[in-house]
Amino acid sequence: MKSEHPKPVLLADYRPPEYLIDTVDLDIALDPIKTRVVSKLSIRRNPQSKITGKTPLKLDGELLELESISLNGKKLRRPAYTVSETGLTIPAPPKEPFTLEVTTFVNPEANTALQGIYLSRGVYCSQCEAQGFRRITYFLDRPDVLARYTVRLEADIAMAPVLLANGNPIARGTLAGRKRHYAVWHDPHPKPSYLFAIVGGDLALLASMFTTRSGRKVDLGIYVEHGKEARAHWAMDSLKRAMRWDETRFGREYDLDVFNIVAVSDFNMGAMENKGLNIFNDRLILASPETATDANYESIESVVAHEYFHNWTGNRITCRDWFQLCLKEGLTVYRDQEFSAESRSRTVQRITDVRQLRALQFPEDQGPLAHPVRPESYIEINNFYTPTVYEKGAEVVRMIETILGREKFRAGMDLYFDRHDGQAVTIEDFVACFADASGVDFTEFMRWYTQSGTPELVCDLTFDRRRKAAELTVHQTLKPSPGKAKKQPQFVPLAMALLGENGKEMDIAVEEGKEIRPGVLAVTHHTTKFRFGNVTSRPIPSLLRNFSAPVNVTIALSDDDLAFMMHHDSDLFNRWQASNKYASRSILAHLDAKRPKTLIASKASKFAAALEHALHDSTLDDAYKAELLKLPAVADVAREKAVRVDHAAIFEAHRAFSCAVAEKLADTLDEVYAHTSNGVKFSPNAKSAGRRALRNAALTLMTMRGTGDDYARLEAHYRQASNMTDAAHALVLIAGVDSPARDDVLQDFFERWKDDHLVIDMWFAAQAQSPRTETLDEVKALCAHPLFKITTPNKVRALIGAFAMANPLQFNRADGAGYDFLAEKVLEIDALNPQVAARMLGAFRSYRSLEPKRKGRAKSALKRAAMATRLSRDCREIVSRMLE
Ligand code: 0A1
Ligand code: ZN
Repeated sequence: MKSEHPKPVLLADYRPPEYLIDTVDLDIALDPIKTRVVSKLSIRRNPQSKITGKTPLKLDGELLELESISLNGKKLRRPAYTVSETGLTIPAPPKEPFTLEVTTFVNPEANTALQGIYLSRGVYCSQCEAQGFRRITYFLDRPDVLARYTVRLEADIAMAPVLLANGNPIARGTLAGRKRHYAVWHDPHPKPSYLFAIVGGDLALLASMFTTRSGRKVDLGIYVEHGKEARAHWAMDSLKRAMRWDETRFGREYDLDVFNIVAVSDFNMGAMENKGLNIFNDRLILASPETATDANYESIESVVAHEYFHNWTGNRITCRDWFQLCLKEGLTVYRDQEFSAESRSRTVQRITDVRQLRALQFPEDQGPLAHPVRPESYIEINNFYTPTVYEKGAEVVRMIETILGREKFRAGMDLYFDRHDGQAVTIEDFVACFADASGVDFTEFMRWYTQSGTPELVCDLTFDRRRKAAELTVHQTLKPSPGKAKKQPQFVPLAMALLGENGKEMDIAVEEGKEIRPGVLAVTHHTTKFRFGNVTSRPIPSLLRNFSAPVNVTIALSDDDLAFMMHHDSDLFNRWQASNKYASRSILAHLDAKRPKTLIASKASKFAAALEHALHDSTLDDAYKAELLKLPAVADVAREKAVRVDHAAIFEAHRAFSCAVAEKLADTLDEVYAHTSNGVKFSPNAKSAGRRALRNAALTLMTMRGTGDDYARLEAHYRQASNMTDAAHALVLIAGVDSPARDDVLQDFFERWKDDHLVIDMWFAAQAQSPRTETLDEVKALCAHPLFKITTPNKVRALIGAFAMANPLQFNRADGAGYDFLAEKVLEIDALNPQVAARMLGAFRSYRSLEPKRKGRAKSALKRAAMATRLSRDCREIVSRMLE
């Protein structure tokens, strides 16, 4: 690790590779501290690259111990090659195709960065995206070099009876002495090095079968720790449903005879789509009613689907370079969101996705880490696996669908798969398919990929009763962000309706302004005007229906208007949006009010009345009602406030409002809580989960009152819980209050689950999220707990991550101690795992919107981190962008 200032990589500097690699033969002899990798590469000049004469071959390589190199069977000696910390160069390779054979060693046990080959609880595994393959062997480690791989793996039978790699298995056997064995795998599909993977370990298998629509029989396997096989059934079920869904919705079939998933405990991210061999963080595979929450079940379903969908969007068609990351990620998130929407409730899925986008992506887009969906420069590519590339990237794809409609969108996707199968392509190639399939011009739309920032749409609606006409003016602003002062207006598909006095959508005529499709307006300029005829009464505007674009919309609406929308809006997303807006606006009003108590009482009682109406509406399902009952979180209100944020004041206002709403709704909440009580056998399906979500949302709100009865109910909820959803929900609530049962319950949970490394993460997180003043001291003490391990990313995320990202009150303590703690821990983690450390720094992303004192303290903590002598490239990049 060095603390130099490396030069950024620029999109504008992209050049095709000078050499291509057609085949890769790897022989990997696994050993905990000295794994030997023999790589045989067939290399030729790239006809598309304009190279002439002697062009050096530069292979990437990091942290490799080189033993020998030979070219066309002849051993090379220096100066026929040179080696540096970043790679191997052959200054004058032959002009004709040649074979290069290189032997290197790596040390899996010492690999705490978890990139390349490492050991996770005794299991050898690998992670190559984005640039981990260069930590296995010397290579052209870039996504536009596609090769066919054959891999021979060798290991101790006792330590690694299971040996897996990409593609199909072709041979296996035992070596003389019977202590070691080998397996050979061949992947017929050319792939970039980032999709390479191997696994070796003593793992249990849950096996199943899938027959594709054209009749290919696929062996499905999920490998997990022994004894955990039963917890892999939900993941297997999700996988099969995802495979079928991709056939019916996008016409995509699986293309190998085997599809394996391996669950490992040490993993930097969620999961990885390696061809035919997905590797998962075990928290995204293992689930049982006793050990996993409904939220865990949901993420397992969506991530298993996400990684599977990458087989077409990412693997068969991959990225030309890492700037195009959203080509595979935005598109695949869009696909997994659609899959979840069709497996569950579409509206609830949309609400969940939008909550997530606003909570994670909007702050990123408005702060120092803002970057376009397709960035133009990076120092460390691992820092760009962001909510902007993933979630905003998915919104951009969704807008294409909104603009074209389902059918033409599908025609564009079909063309994309036809035209680019087997290639490494760009966003331009992707968008051209939609333009070509539909005849629609996407030139202006491309700005969504190149301009960062969340557009603000300030709207104004006037009504002319005499002429039965209304006029909507939309002013669009896009604030400057790092590296881009002036921006052009975005092309925004604005789905809308005008609601009449009876609450129904009016049948309006668009007389001025462009309609993309009925009910979807084209907002194209800094100021765009629309005129509607046939407006028979004062209209209530329902704008940005179903959240048709990743923007913020402001329009003057009274509390009564919002209550009206909560009753009537036929767009259920906007009905929820109205309720959410009403609540956050009331909490914000409390902050500036002269007589906050009176104000809150009146706001809360009107809001509670509107909520009550919805809770009694039999046409709405439980999951949706739960979304209504979940008031905006403190962090959501802080985001709305946007400037001079004081989390302590917001927390108090939030508490006062929630408590007042809970008091007004007392009877209804009692009724909901009783009505949704358990008794039915556990099922992870959407309906049962919705019922639990509603009950738990009611419990949360009731607990806000903090009476003895409320705490007694809470404790009983924990003690009587028959599944982890209820138990974990109660645990988080109890950990957050000074209830007499708190210590007992935490102890009980610990005793029950101390041997389950995934469940114990919930115990760490519950304490780290507590808004009590003691939390920071407790978190510091927990860092020394025997079950906490700083080298395990899940533990770091459960304790330090939950404190920094999910505890706005205590992380943002007025004395700055939360910031100091995080900065100190980040430095400690950075020395072991830079990727995880850099992600933790994301907790500072909105520090500039804090009130001056907190802002100053956060900035000092960042500055101290910046001065550290040994800072990874990952953290150095984040800290300097934050301090720019
Ligand atoms: N492509 C994966 C995400 C991923 C990226 C980098 C990793 O390195 C540790 C791991 C996974 C996905 O989108 O799921
Ligand atoms: Zn992905």
